Amino acid sequence: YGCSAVGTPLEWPEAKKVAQHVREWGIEQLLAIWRRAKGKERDALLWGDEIEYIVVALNDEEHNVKLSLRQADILEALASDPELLKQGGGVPDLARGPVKSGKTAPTFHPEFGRFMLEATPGAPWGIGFKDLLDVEQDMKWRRQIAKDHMDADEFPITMTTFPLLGDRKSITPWFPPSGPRLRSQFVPDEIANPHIRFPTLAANIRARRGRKVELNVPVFHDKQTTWPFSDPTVDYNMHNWPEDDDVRNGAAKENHIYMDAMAFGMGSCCLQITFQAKNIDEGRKMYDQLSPLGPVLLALTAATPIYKGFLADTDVRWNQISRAVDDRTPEELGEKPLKNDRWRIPKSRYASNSTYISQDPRLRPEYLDPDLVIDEKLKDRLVEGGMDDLLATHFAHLFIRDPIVVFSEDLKELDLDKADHFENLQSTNWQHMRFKPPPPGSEIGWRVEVRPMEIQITDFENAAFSVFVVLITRALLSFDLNFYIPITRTTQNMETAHRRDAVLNDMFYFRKDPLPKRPSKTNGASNPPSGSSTPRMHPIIPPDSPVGSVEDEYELMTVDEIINGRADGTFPGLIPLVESYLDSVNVDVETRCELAQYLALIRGRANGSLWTAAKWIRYFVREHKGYNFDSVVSDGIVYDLVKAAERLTVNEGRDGFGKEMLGECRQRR
Ligand code: GSH
Repeated sequence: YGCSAVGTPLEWPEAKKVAQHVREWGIEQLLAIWRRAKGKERDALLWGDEIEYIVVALNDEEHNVKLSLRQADILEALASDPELLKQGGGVPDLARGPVKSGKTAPTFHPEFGRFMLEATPGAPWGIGFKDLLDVEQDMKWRRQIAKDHMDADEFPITMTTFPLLGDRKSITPWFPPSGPRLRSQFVPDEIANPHIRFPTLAANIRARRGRKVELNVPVFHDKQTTWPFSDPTVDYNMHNWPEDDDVRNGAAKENHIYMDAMAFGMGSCCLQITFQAKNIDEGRKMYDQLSPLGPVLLALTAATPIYKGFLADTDVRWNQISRAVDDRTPEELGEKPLKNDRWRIPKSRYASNSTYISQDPRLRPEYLDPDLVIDEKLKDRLVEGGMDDLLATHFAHLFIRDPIVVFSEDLKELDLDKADHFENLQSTNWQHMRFKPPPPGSEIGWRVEVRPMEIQITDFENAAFSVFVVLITRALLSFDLNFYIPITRTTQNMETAHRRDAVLNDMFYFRKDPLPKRPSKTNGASNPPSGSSTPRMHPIIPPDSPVGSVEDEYELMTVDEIINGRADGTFPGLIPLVESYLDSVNVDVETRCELAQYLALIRGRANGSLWTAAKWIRYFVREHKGYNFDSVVSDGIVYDLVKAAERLTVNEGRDGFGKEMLGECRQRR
């Protein structure tokens, strides 16, 4: 979205004035899409993964590492490589239809940070098992191509965050902090992709809030940490911008690492998977059923234990991105009584989902968020235009936000063959699941994007998590699994996933019985095929039995129980469900073996025999001879850590390095 749009973006007060206009046109565009595409059928079950990289520049002589701000040059080099273009790769050409999966060179995309790259396969992956095995090679190919278009000292690294982001000196080329857009005391405006969308996003989010964004991450309290901890990098004496008062007004909290700009969140990297469903109903089902898995996936992929050169007491990026784009005003936050704003809003634009949308008879009203804020007028318009209540509610919830980046040129006439106004709101609602309507004028179907996972250091791990999410999706469609829990529990689970080693020590709300009931009149669900080895099947509840209390349907479980099941048979576990799905379809032995390696990684992460990257990085820092047990992660440690990440990426544990995280017997492919 947006990167092709050119024009004059409105500064905040002007953009605010046209917000309702943009929303109304966005809703009309959505209705036009809905009318055209609601009956779209038999789309192929395609999927795609997205890998985000940070680009670092390593100086082996000086033993230091910096963020490289050469995104534009690298993308330019990729876009103009004739070899790559011949193979269909380079930068995306939307006119090009799907080409045969895995054979087309990957495409590269800009992201928020001027030090970031995103890469996707050149064509979507298909339904076949063969494609599941091609993903990892394709990811390696992407990394190689990215590297080939960088300087010799530059590397594409898949760490969620650059551990020294914000220490003022670790960027190259160097720019002084505190520019007009971000007004950060730690990072320069040049940290953001210069495409007008990004600095405008950052500036207007800040302006709408009325102060800078505020990220306070609890610092890890180590043996020698000065306590109470006050972030020593905060400058209380700056007077460049009115926003410099933020820290004098208490923005930086005691015992926390303080950050003050969008780049500290949107400069993080993740692993995303997008599915194309065969029709809208299947898309709506996937959206709902994958939603409760989000926090579990976040905890399993935890990889973010360092911010701004300090060890954090949390393991994941999520809340930091959430705060980095939190444009809510004091009234919306509930800090002041409502006067100018329309409502209090409980979550940031980047947050876990608050809606379910499937027309599934198993979706009980009690699962929905009782406090959901929606724009009633826009909902009425959607319903009047023919959309059902549930989906209209979903979009009327996303549309409580203001558009942040508005181009004056786009307000002249409403084009119902475009989706620009709709996408303006849709694409700045960064939730952990995204339901994506077909873009006008394309063959693309209804899609669902899975967004919670943290990027992993190696392509092996990224492939493993991608394949796992694909397989669990196949299992849930094939067996008609039911993961519904009240959506507010998913919100709580998302918080839980932040805790250090949540994957081992914490409990998550999860549905006790994911297996469908016997087919009934209202529910066309089918049980797993007979002869499949679904372990520990529950007694089948008669279809007309009275429904029990929602509270009895779910309980707290460990990630190990959720993923691997319970020994006493009271919960099957997601991996056993995937295994029984694989049993039920014809997979050749070789494929099954390859998939087993991926599932072994997930199994190990869940049962604690394999470490998350967060744990591994923490351990690396605390074992480093340069670490003084004072929470400070110095330049020298970060240099060695980035070198270690590069070594892991190349060897994937085959040299024994990182086997705590990757496992012992990773086979060579
Ligand atoms: N890197 C993010 C994460 O770790 O969750 C996800 C990527 C993302 O949401 N990027 C923002 C965006 O809007 C950057 S401002 N990207 C383009 C889009 O989603 O349309």
